[in-house]
Amino acid sequence: MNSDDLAGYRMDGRGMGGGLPLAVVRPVDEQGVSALVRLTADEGLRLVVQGACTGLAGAGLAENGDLVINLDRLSRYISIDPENRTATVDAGVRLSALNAAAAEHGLFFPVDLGADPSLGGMVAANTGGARLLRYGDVRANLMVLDVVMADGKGTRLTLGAPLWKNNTGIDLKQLLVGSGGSMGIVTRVTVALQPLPSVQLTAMVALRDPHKVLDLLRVLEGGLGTLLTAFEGIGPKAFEAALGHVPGLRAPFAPTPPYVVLLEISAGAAFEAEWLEEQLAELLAPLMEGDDAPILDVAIDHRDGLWAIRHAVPEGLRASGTVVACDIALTRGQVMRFRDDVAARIATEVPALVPHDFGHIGDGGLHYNCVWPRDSGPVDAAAVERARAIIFDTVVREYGGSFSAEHGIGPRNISNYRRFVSARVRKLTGAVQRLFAPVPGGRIDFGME
Ligand SMILES: Cc1cc2nc3c(=O)[nH]c(=O)nc-3n(C[C@@H](O)C(O)[C@H](O)COP(=O)(O)OP(=O)(O)OC[C@H]3O[C@@H](n4cnc5c(N)ncnc54)[C@H](O)[C@@H]3O)c2cc1C
Repeated sequence: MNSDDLAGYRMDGRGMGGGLPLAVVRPVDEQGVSALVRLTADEGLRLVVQGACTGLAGAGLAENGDLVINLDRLSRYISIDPENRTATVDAGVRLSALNAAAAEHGLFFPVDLGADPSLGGMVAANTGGARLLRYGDVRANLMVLDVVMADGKGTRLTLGAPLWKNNTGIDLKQLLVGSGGSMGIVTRVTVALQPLPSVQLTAMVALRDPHKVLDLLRVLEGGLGTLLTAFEGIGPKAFEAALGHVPGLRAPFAPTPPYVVLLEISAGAAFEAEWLEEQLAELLAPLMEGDDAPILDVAIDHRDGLWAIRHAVPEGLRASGTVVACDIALTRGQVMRFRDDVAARIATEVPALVPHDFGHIGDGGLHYNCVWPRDSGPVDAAAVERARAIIFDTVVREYGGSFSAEHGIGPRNISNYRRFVSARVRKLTGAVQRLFAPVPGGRIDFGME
């Protein structure tokens, strides 16, 4: 590869970053991975792992002189066990390829997102997604990991078993979930699959007051139980950005309501879409009565039109200006209070930035993104840093929330890790990291001492 080819490996889900790797190696099997770990240890090089490069924390991007191991060619093995409802795949297999194979058996891997990552990368980042409320994250759906340890010898380990019950002591594979390629290289994964829903109903609810969102969630969870598979929130600015900038979308409401919820109900073959719609109408009816009813309007969809609006939000924000993205989490009951609190502080201290938040409100995940509008002149880096500090300090220190809800840890947010994770916890985490990876690998030092 020449330097132009190598530059192609400097791109992740947030765009260009990192430095120029010394070389990129694309092994096709576990032996190749193991040999590479030995070689880099002998040569004193640092190894940085890449899957599909859709990560957002920057942990898959090398610094100058690192050796990149890209696992796109470690993707030949896909085996579905329909009786056990599990799939075993090479780490480089993409989510779409796994789901295509699983669909032949009426199954799917339910960690669902607007990108097409590799399964190894999903483990390393502990990917969440729009249906976490119903199915959980990667951690919750993981059964077995095959790993090459970053120990200089390339030791191969199998952690876990393809068993739904397996209570045999400390679950070591979970230590690698969210480790961002810094404890070893995942080469093969076994995950739990779920039956593909036969019927699906999507509704968009226009709320008079964002603070009524939990009343709505409570009614839906109480009435539908696990049939409720997604509960996404979109603030008015984000909603308008999607509809205003992304072609082909139809506005379900006019004027833009104070808050919008996208909900999804799905069920198996014993249910019919009409019945689900009737149940939803019955549940929502009391919230639509009276002059000050919490619900202003509802749009129903049996296809993907309403989801398209939700998926268009990030593109709409990018088209509106420079995006300051903050992937945070709170307890569900605190989300709306936090929104008000931080919006007021941003308006006072950094008025040029406009909050455009949206998120997985059913699980407390909030993309508290702000936009520096295109017509506001050049971006003021100090103002952006001030806004980030307001958002992260408030969520962690005042609300006890998380500075990384689902994107994991990497160079882009390691300063927050240092700020918000106690020295005692960092020390312990670093010690665990070194047990697996005595030869430092990857971009994250969890110990930070
Ligand atoms: C449009 C878009 C939407 C997204 N939506 C969501 C979302 O809703 N929820 C969410 O959680 N994330 C979301 N993401 C982020 C996301 O796609 C991931 O974090 C993803 O899981 C990373 O997988 P990857 O294969 O692309 O890994 P990469 O980006 O290649 O790497 C990510 C990390 O994993 C490590 N890694 C990769 N492969 C391995 C391996 N085999 N062994 C050990 N370490 C490895 C890397 O070193 C790096 O630290 C989104 C991204 C985009 C671009």
